[in-house]
Amino acid sequence: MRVLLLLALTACAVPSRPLAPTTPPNVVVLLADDLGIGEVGAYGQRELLTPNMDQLARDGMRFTEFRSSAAVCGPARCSFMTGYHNGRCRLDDNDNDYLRAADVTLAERFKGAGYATALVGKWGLSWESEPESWPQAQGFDTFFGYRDQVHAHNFFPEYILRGTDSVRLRNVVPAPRGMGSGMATTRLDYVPDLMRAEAHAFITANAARPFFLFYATNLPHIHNETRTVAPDGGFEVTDLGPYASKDWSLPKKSYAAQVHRLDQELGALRALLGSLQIDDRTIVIFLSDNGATFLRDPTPGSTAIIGDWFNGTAGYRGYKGDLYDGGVRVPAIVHWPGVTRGGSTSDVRLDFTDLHATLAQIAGAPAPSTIDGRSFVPVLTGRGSFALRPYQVWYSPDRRQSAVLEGRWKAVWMRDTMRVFDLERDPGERTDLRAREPGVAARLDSIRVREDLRVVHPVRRR
Ligand SMILES: [Ca+2]
Repeated sequence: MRVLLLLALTACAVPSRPLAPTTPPNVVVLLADDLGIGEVGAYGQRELLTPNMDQLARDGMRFTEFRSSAAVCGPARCSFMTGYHNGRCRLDDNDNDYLRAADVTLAERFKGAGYATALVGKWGLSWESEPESWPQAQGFDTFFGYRDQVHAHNFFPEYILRGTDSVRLRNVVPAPRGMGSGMATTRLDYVPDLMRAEAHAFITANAARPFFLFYATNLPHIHNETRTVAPDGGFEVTDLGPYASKDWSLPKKSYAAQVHRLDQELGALRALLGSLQIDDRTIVIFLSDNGATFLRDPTPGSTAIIGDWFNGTAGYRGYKGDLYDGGVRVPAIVHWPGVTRGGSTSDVRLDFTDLHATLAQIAGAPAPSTIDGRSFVPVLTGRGSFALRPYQVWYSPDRRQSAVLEGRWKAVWMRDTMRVFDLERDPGERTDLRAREPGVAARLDSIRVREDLRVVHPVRRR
């Protein structure tokens, strides 16, 4: 009730703006892969240059309490696509299940509302043996990129997917590893270049009708399979951009250049929307799927963690893979022309499960209330009231972790150890108050047990 009241008061203070036009807006979601919240200028970064992300924040609304629904790629995307938290999603860790025909994705809601739909980039919600889980069977008219996320590690693979077809590229990977991974010795086709062309072609072809583009780039993810042997440490770029002359190791410069390239993708998208004169009716959303990486600097002798190179976690505890805030807090910026107030910020607590309900409502195809997420359209418009979910939950069975966030309290289970933190006083999750707050611990534990519905959705293993 207190939250409702506060938001109602906030809404009153916002000057009235025109309602969204009757034609539903286009929606472009640019999802970064493993970009830390601290690596964005609009969130405090100073060394890495992210002018296009920062401009999007100046034009739109920046969220300071937005979390992924998982600390790794697959389950975060599962919540985005289906609106369920990881206690109810098909995947609650990478590759441990796949989407079924019966699952209703966000793309299917857009398609049902008459939108053209495209996925460009990384999917990560299917098994190669189960075509019902492939993007075309899950609501996307157009697909270009990687179905499998190990394939997506490789920026110079020998093949890429268009629709259900495999397209041969000119790259040569002499000793390919599983799922199209391995280190290319001939590098001619850089997938971010191909993705940009596909994304721009889709937008151009559909400029006259509503469209939904899920641009799930693999930037700036590391190429896990080559990181210890490649000179660039697995951060595969075609040029080092503004960092070429920096006094940094090649892997560090390469990572910075990957972030730069990611930022350029956002800039190129917005420039295209402007040149087509559809920027005023296109919502642009920029997000990352999880926190900065936990991997170590590949430079011999170094013990540095890559996620710390540029303060990627912004001081929050943990990294990608951890259900501490360093693993799940992400940058999130929404520009809805004529609706979101330029340069505004919101500290409303949201996560990836809420994106599904929000975008479905904007498309005119509201999601059922049985999903976990809630539409935060009232937060974006400043109109109407928005009721926060009473709590948020996370499950990562493969990593033996869970977390519950309720009000000021967050409980994190790491293997068999439960810790309780007061985020108001201790946003860095340093001081465990479990022994001092047994009532809070018991309540959060009961939420964890109650919300874990994997018994209903049995987890399959590869
Ligand atoms: Ca990721």
